[in-house]
Formats: sequence, structure tokens, C-alpha cells
Amino acid sequence: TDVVPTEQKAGWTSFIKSLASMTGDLSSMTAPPFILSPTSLTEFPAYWCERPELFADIATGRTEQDRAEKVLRWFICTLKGQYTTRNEKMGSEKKPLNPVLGEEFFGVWPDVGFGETTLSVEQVSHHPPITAYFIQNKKAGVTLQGHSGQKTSFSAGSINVKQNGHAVLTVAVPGGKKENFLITLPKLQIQGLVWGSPYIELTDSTAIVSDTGFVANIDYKGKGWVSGKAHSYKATLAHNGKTVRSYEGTWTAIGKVAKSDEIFTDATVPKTEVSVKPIEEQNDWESRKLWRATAQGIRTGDYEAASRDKSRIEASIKFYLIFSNSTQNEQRQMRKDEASAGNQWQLKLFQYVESDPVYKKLASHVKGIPSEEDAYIFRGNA
Ligand code: 0T9
Repeated sequence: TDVVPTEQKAGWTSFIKSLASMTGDLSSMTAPPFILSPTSLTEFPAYWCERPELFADIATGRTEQDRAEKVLRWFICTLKGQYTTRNEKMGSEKKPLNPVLGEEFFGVWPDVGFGETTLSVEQVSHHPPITAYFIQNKKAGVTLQGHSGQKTSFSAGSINVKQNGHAVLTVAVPGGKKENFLITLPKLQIQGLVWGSPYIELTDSTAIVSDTGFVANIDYKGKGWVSGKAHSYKATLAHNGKTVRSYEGTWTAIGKVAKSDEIFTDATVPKTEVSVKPIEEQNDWESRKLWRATAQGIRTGDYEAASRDKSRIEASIKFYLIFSNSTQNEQRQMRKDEASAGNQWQLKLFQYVESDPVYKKLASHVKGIPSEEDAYIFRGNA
């Protein structure tokens, strides 16, 4: 049913129409107030670890296959948080706040027996928007490092989102060695736009490739014309090309080992949300402090105050406008350009690398992805 507030109906219709002519980057389009979320995209990497027990559990795998399977389980169990949280909390998918360059987000999942997990996020590009993140459980010896950007297009009433970027999970194994897992990111389809109640369905497939020779392939399907369940997945785990196990189910509820009753993924287990310092203790770049007044305006329905504060933020960030109007290639050039060193945007927590060595090594096992990709390596508060 139609949930668009009466006085925003015309605005919503023209917003939907304008989507048809949009090219690539949706984040800066002005949308009607009812669809705005008070949360910035820099908070989204926290979805990777809302099952911190599964993240830590990867390190307890006794064999390479055990660990590959545990990575797959953890990954599938993060999907519900990543792609349905806004619907659960706010009734539909909403348009997140578009982070500013240099925006940060820090969080922690306290130690409840398997070690503390920490999260560090930085907005490393504004145009196009790219968010880099680093998650670590030191005690367990598991880290996740990645970056995320989006390319959007519009067709047949839906927004199609291709995620740019990848994640690398690293686990320390007995004997001082490390195993790496390259994780590719799913394509999204945003449906239900006409009714003003958008939700996400995942499409196509993603992979998790390990340097131990294990490759997991995950296929995503929604409700079809004739049959099928929403939010379904089918996955296989293969070693050196030979399938060792298959799984199927939904990423919002239960997935089982194929042709058995053995539960493989249970996404109904309560999640643990990330803990964040009170705003008073945050630095000025931290997301919730930076957007405090904008978020307050959106939450209370004072959209004029929200938009005034948003403009203030955008105007007050040093270098922001010069940098944000450049393309990614221009930004690459700017980074390279020694002469403009004085004018360069300095990343705070991450270091840009033009080719991610782990990606380069493992990407050849995944069909249809570029052989090289850039990355952002976490270097801490240097
Ligand atoms: C990485 C995730 C990503 C970010 C969001 C497409 C989207 C921005 C990117 C891909 C996270 O790990 C997972 C979840 C949700 C994704 C967002 C959903 C969404 O709608 C937005 C885009 C930019 C919009 O706001 C579209 C306009 C809006 C009116 C539709 C609700």
C-alpha cells in the first residue's frame, strides 16, 4: 500500500521520474523528506560484525575447510543486517546521509568471552562516495578490511546498485601463518519504489576466495514471477574446482546444508549492535557528532533545520568542494601529483593503494570481476 504522505506525493512522483535520467551517483540527489534516514553511510560497515561471535569463531576452525565454511557462514549471517535493517527499524529502506570526505565512525563490540572487536571507518572519497573500514578482533586473530562504493542505474521501476569495492578477511592460524579470504559484494535491486516503501533484494552472485584453494559461490534470488522465496540463496563450497558441500535457504532466516536437515545459517539469532562513544566524547569528524543537528531535524520532522544544517556542514569542510567535484580519476591524479602535495587531501586512518595485492592474487578465481582493484589499507591513528 501507498505510504507516501499526501503533501509529499507530487515530490515523490517527480523524484522517481528524475531517477530515470540519473547517471551513476544517487547519493547527492534531493529526495522528499519522508524517505530520509538520519544515519550516515559511514555507519554501515558496522553491519559486518553484528554477529561478533561468528566473526571470532572463524579462528576456531581446525582445518582449512572448517575455516572456509565458517567464513561463509559469518558472511551470509551479516546479510540480513546489511540489507533489511532500515526496513525493520524505519519501515522501509531510506536514503542515508551522504558522508563528507574525512568523516569517521568508530565503534566496539565489548569482550563477552571471545575478545573485543573494534571498528574504524573513514570516508575516503566524496565523489564518488567511497567508505573504507577496518574491523579487528585481536584476541581471536581475525580482521576484515574493505571499501565500498556504489554505481546506480534505474530500470523497470527499480534502482539497480552495483557495489564497487571488496573486502579481505584475514585469520591467523596455528603456526604463525595467515589465511586470506577475498569477498566480493552483491548487486542490489531496490524495489517497491512506486509505493514509497522501498526494500532491497539481492541478485546475481558473489564469491569468497581463499588462498587455501577454497572458493565459495553464493547465488541470490528473490520472489520470481512464478515461484521462489524472497531473499533466497544457494551456495557451494569448492576446493580446487571440486564442490565439497552445498547449502541453501534464505539469508533472512534459515539456510541448510543441501539435502539435509543440518542448519548452516540462522539469521534469526539476535544481533549485537555496535557500541559508540557518547557524542560529547567524539571528535568533530565523527559521524554522529558531525550530523547531530541534521539527524535531529530528520527525526523530529523539522526538515528545514535539517537542510540548513546539512548545507552548513557541506560548506564548512576545508577542500571539500574542490575535491568533491573531481572525478575518481582526477582524484587519483591529484594523489599522484607531487606538485600539488600541499593541496592534497590527507586520509587519516587509511592508505590508498592502487592495486591490492591480496585482490590481485585471488581475483582470477572469480568470473566477471576486474583483475585488479584499488584498496585502502588501514594504518591506524598514525
Ligand atoms: C554498503 C548497503 C550499501 C552500503 C548502501 C544503495 C544505498 C547506498 C549504499 C550498499 C553496506 O555494506 C550495504 C546497504 C544499503 C545500500 C543503500 C540502499 C539505498 O537505497 C541507498 C541509495 C543511495 C539510496 O538512498 C537510493 C534512494 C532512496 C530514495 C531509496 C530508498
